[in-house]
Amino acid sequence: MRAKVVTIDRHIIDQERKHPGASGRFSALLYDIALAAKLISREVNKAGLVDVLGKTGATNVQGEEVQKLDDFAQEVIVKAMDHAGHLCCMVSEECDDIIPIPGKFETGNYVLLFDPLDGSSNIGVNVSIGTIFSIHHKVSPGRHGTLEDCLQPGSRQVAAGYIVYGSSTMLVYTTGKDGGAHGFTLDPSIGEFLLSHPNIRLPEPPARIYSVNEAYYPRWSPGQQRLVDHFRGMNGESGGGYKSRYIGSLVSDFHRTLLVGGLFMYPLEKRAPAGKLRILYEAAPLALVCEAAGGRASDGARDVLDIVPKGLHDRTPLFLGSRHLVDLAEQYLREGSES
Ligand code: AHM
Ligand code: MG
Repeated sequence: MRAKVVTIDRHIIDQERKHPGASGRFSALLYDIALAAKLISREVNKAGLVDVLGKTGATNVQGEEVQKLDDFAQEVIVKAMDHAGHLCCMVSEECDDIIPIPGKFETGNYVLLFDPLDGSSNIGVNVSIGTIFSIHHKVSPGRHGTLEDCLQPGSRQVAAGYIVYGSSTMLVYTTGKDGGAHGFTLDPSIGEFLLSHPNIRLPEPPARIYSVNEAYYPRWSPGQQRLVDHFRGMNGESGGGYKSRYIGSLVSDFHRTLLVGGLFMYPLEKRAPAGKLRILYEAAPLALVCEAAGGRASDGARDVLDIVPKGLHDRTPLFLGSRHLVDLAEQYLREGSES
């Protein structure tokens, strides 16, 4: 007997049926995200074939060089999402300010925050990259989105997820703890995301894997150094027996962590004293997925989902993955700051 084939559209509708009174707007919003993901995936997959590689020469709000595929992904998402009447505004890593919904279109009750193409330094070398998205309810009065609508803690996300453009393209999303985390793999022959990983749970016991840019070791706090020494088996009797894996693409490093377990870290370091990764469209959405799959996400001292950002592009240190490993990281950082 063949297994039942569930497309992402059908899955989203089935999920919505569990919430009587749902307007259908939310399903349509997720559907549009999936469509944008397919368009970006198509372009990423032919990146080596056409002249979409290379840099545009412009610099984005983070001071980084903008690459052509980043521009493409940004445009695709904005164009797929701005006219359907679901959103009151958008926020992107690539734009300094809130992206308003053009006056000619209807507005809606959701805010979309996204990183159109994360890990962009990996584009030109055929290493997996990804898109990250986060959805909040509008909380301010009026038709258009405001800072108040955007600067909400991750715990208030209505949904979040990511797309990884890897050896296959996968979309993973959650509507929060009770909704679980579900993964869909794009079947390029029919152009559909098919349910391949229902109800993802971080495995227990997890793989003994830690993931961090070890080149920054000399610039870490003593607690962070001791934590990694522990994984390397350098703290005497305890610890050791771990492998290190670091791709340098957040979505890919997180995706591996979600499927096999382990700990992903982007800690504070002297050159990134507030951390590198952005709260609203990198840390918070992945934290929601991680927790929905039974994992934890911390900034080293508190849950990432409790952070209330003050600016659209605020950063945070990030520890993501199997619960007891995130707890262990917090313990080492606490002890490091006390000694
Ligand atoms: P980006 O948004 O400019 O692509 O930067 C974020 C990326 C993440 O994908 C990854 O986890 C991190 O930067 C890697 O940084 P580093 O090169 O310092 O290790
Ligand atoms: Mg990014």
